[in-house]
Amino acid sequence: MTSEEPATLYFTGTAGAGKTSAVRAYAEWLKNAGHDATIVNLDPGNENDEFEPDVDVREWVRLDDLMREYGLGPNGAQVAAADMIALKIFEVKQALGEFRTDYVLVDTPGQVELFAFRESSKAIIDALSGDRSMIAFLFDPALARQPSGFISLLLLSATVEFRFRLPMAHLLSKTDSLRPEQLAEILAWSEDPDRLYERIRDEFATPDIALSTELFRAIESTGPFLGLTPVSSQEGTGFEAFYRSSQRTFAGDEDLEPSQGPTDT
Ligand SMILES: Nc1nc2c(ncn2[C@@H]2O[C@H](COP(=O)(O)OP(=O)(O)OP(=O)(O)O)[C@@H](O)[C@H]2O)c(=O)[nH]1
Ligand SMILES: [Mg+2]
Repeated sequence: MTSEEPATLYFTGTAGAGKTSAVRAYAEWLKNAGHDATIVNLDPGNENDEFEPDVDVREWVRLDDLMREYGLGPNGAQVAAADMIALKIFEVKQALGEFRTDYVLVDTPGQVELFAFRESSKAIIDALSGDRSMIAFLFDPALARQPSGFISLLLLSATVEFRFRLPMAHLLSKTDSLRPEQLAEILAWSEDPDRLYERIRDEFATPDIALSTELFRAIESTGPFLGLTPVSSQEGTGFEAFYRSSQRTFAGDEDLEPSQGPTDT
């Protein structure tokens, strides 16, 4: 597959959802499965010492430098950083072009709303994306295990998808931190809107449930129940299923390239 343009996957999600860990774990999984993966860090504030991206936006723009030089807070600095990265994006793209690779895995900034709502972020994604690009949106169990949190994540992911206009996969991260019955319940919500609807009514047993109910019905009718792929970066599980679903997305519903790697759950 190295002869053609690489597939690009952007990992997004709320702060601390496990984006950086998922990029590292999926790169590892791809390598074990015989594929080449190149990691791009688009987070100018990334401070994970164990993270060693192949192309790192911090070579051009660093959040701590912006905060110090311009007296900005972390959010203001993220906003300024997105604009500065957009100005440097062709240099980033050139650095990436030096790698011959099957997959480009892109780690994105923690503050997803700051990232998703900037025009410059859209310009960055447009510049880096080839014909086969998609977003992996991570559902953090800390939020996803309450019905209201699950719905909030569906809405947020729909917003990100709407902004970037790329196909999207939903991943439930850190599944090792969930009890089996919690995991089963969250997965059931992702497959059956009525199960979720019942639980919303339990969670909002007050006369004020109208808003959540209406929101729920709106989400249901737009059809973002894409299914949720459970993964654990800590245990390295779930990536086989994610690989297969991303292949279907890239190939237009066809699994062109069965994995040669180890299977997992
Ligand atoms: N139990 C468990 N913890 C995880 C897993 N993945 C990530 N974490 C933990 O979740 C926290 C956040 O992980 P990161 O990978 O830094 O998340 P992030 O989304 O990149 O965070 P920001 O970039 O700061 O928004 C860390 O403490 C990780 O150790 C996992 O699969 N299982
Ligand atoms: Mg991160």
